[in-house]
Amino acid sequence: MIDLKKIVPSIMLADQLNLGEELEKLSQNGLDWLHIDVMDGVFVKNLAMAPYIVEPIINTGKFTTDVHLACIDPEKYINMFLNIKPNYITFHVETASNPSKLIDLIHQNGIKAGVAVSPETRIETIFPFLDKVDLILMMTVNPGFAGQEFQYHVLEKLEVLNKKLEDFTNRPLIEVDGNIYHQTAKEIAKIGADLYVVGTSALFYESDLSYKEKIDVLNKAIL
Ligand code: S6P
Ligand code: MG
Repeated sequence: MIDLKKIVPSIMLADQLNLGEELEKLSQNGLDWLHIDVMDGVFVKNLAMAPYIVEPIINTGKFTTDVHLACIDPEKYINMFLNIKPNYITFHVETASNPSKLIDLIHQNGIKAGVAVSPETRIETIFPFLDKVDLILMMTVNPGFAGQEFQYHVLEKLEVLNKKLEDFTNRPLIEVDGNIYHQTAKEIAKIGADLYVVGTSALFYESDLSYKEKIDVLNKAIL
């Protein structure tokens, strides 16, 4: 039985000019996981976070780091990120011809492996790998951009996944990503998820509220 339930900031949306201070603030507010989006401009029409930017973030040693590869040719990107030793590397099932082989490659390097599922992808696609994967990333928006609308139909897939994992003794973590804020987080928490990626919808938006106030609202929602 896992009872983790964590708010996980998507670091590409923090103030990049003051990244060190941002990391410090997140850590001081009790956040100890980070979601790191890597985008190749091909699988998604955006670019984000090369290894040379991610490495010093990992090296702070303050966070469990979860790299989300929104990239075609996942093997190439996995190999680029293995060396800097994030805690988790997650690739999209839609991009993988042999997901099992990629999971093995990540594991052989002492890193935990995740599989991401885009909103339109059937959840059954990942069933063959559930017993060997450490994390399942359920996208609740199309990968690529912050600030999109939550795709409510993903909640049905989340229910199916939770049901499927009921009898697992060592089940993978479930992470949700995209337009997560107190309301969507609350609905998800009722069904079941462990990690709640937050970006512009809940944390990195302009406001007079402090990070502490924003995080308190989120933590209450996922209780
Ligand atoms: C989307 C990416 C996410 C975003 C997150 C932003 O392609 O995988 O990790 O950073 O969705 O959050 P929000 O609240 O702006 O949707
Ligand atoms: Mg992401």
